[in-house]
Amino acid sequence: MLGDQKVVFSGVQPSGNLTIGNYLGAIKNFAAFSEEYRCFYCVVDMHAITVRQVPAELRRRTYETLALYMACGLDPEKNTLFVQSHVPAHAELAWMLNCYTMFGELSRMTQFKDKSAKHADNINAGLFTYPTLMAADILLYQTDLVPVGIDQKQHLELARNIANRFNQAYSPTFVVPEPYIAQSGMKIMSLTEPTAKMSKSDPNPNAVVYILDEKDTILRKFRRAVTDSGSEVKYEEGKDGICNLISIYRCLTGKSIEEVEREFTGKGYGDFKNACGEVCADTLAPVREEFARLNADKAYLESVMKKGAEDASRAAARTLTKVKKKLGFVV
Ligand code: AQP
Repeated sequence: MLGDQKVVFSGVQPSGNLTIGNYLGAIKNFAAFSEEYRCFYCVVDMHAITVRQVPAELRRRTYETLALYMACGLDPEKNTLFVQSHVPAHAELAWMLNCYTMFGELSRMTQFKDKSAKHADNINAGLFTYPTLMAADILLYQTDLVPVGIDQKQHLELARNIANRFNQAYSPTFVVPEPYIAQSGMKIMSLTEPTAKMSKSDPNPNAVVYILDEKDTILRKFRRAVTDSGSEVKYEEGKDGICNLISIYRCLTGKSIEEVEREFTGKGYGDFKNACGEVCADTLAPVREEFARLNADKAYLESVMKKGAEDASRAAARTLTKVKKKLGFVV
């Protein structure tokens, strides 16, 4: 809550080209909050460097992610759109919260375990304390609601624990945030390995549909998607491939599982995969067009970043000063 307005915060890492997982699990849901909430949507570049990035690519993707936010319907007049590293309060609060986060808690984070396994040559301290930075992102803005995919639920629980711990040690300081996890789209799986999450950093491009993929590419990726034995379009436990495609289709059309099953009764996997590809390409076509227009205008993107950083800094400063005073810093 900031003043008398409830707050929404969320972020996306510019750590690769954004996927339909990022879109369906998170970004697609963002715009709906703009009327009712004070919304902060951040490009979390400081999170991205927990894994090695090519600097020029990180810079390019930071602009692109901001352009994609807007292409997905986020109006910079109604939402604060900004880049994390432009607001130093995130790093400052993260340090303070590190001192209120337990080693054991961070050790239990499944994303840390997964990413340590994937990047065994670079298990850095930032990867370990990533969830504390995420807690700082959220708590700085007195956030009420955080729209995320289900993979981030554990990190959000930790943010809540840190907030409660601090509030109890001192006095109410932070709003304790709630996750907003959409029923459909909360976890889109890889098209080639449907037991693994679809991730923008997956080295296999066929596993992932990128928001900016061309129609032909989208159709081809869906046609090649791994499906299970059988041919019936039915949502059944153990049939990970077809369940994932049904989830994607459902999310894109707004239909229920039963409606999808009924629509494809008597039709095979081939027809269903084509339909998934078509609806996905049609949904993303206007996003791609708008992205191309926005991304060509660097000066405009920089003006949005600048205004966003100013607005976010103002809101963040209030919380940061409060925290410093409670800790006993001379302010
Ligand atoms: N497959 C997914 N299904 C549903 N939601 C997803 N999200 C990510 N993948 C899926 C949601 O997208 C938001 C932004 O994610 P992120 O950039 O913070 O990082 P992530 O969760 O680690 O996403 P990736 O794509 O897997 O990135 P890399 O490969 O860099 O680690 C979050 O709300 C997330 O839940």
